[in-house]
Amino acid sequence: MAETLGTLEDLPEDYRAEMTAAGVAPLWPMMRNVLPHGAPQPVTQPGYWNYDAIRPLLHRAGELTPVEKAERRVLVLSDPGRGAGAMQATASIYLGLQLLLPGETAPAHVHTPSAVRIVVEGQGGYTVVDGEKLPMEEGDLVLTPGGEWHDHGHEGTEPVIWLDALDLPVFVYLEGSYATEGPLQAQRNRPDASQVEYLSSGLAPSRKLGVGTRRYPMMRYPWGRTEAALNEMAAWTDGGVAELDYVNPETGSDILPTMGFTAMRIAAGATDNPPLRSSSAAFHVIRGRGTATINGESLAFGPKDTFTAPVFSDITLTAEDDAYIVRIHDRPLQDKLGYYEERAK
Ligand code: 1HN
Repeated sequence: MAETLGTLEDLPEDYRAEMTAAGVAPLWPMMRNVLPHGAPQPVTQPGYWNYDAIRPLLHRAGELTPVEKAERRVLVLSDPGRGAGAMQATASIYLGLQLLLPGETAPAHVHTPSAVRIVVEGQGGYTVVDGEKLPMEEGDLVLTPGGEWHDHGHEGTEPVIWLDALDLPVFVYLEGSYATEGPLQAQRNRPDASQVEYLSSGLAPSRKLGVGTRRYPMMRYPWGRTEAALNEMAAWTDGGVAELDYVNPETGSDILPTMGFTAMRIAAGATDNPPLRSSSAAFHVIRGRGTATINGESLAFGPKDTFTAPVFSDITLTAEDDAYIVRIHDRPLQDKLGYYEERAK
């Protein structure tokens, strides 16, 4: 194994000029940039977004920009390693905070990237996915998988804010990101599948011969049920950390091809000290306070805050009071590419 590789400057000027003219370049001076030894060298830096600081900026956006002029009224959470305006929070995950005011609608569209909303505050908001009206209550996870029509509306009296998580960076990288616009959808007169077909974990609609299930059978994961399940898990789990993955109720697989979602409960005084993971992650605090230490830097988190960790981060999370957090990650994508990895600390 070569200790140091040759540089561009090692090569004669005329040869370099001829290579450039021919549209080629030597690999060896660039090799370590794309294949560092031992572990990736992420561009992504840990990020932290204090909800109390962003909330007034979102409300101001509501005054300054009507939804008709925004289509989606969002403030994007940019990875500090890439700088303000970066359309990504980690290599593969886009995050934004979206505001919808009472009476507003955000027009219907369909696009190639998938989105998940985590409702941060407000009542009366809803998303319509393929005709199914999904109420948005605090902490709910609402899916709009790629290829499914979706529009948002608001029947309440106070602003509604939610966190959008999309696999947009992956689609942009693939030059595969595009949308189609359409009219607001007719809404089916029936509650969403989480309240009918999949009301109870372990029960699914009876299968008819020759009739397949929908690819995305359940679009809404109500927070109340998630919290109840976490509390019950916690009562029977040592160490103070309970985790539940959000899964497709028909297949048990991750809810989306690229992004995974894990609900966490860290008991007051307990610490989550996971192995180093090859996945990148964003943590959205539903409730509770604590301290996150990511690659040696500590931050205090509170309700509704969001923070991120690049791939292979050394993460510890300590809760002051019982903390409920949703972890958004790209392990499903990495699994499919065959390289998801964990390393002991
Ligand atoms: C999108 O479709 C929504 O539907 C939100 O609410 C944020 C960011 C980039 C691309 C599409 C939405 C988005 C988005």
